[in-house]
Amino acid sequence: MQKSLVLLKPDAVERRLIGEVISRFERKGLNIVAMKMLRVTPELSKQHYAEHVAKPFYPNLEEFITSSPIVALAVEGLDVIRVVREMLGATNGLKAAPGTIRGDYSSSRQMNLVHASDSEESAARELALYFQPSEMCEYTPTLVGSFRASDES
Ligand code: FUP
Repeated sequence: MQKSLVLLKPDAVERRLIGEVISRFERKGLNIVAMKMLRVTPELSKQHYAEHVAKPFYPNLEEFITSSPIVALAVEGLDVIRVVREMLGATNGLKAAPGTIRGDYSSSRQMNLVHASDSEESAARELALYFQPSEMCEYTPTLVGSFRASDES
């Protein structure tokens, strides 16, 4: 089982798309094992987007990500890092395929509604930025047998 950090960014909150986006992960059968609403501070933004801090677009990105509350989720499942990235679609909403979250709801490169970890290393780093280990609510859904066969571990 893998975990991925998912953020519903300020545009998702402002546009009342929290439920719409979360319900896609639920319907897919993924486990939500932690969730909170918070305001990203400039400090947290710089940690989260460490690889982008020196890039020309970073000041605008920080202004955006700190502009309204966000919702952070830890999502668990088989191969969940790849699965969630594919559910999000390409970074730029104008290029994301129809049927993906960004493809269906975003027409922007910056305001692309959702973030998700892109590797096991970034998932471990990002989950630790938003959640304490004690905030992870591990559980086995009683309906797990309706989502996959017992040999698909
Ligand atoms: P992603 O992994 O799909 O979230 O995308 P990136 O890591 O490439 O970019 C991180 C965030 O920076 C994206 F959500 C969009 C934003 N961004 C800009 O605002 N302008 C750019 O030119 C490139 C990325």
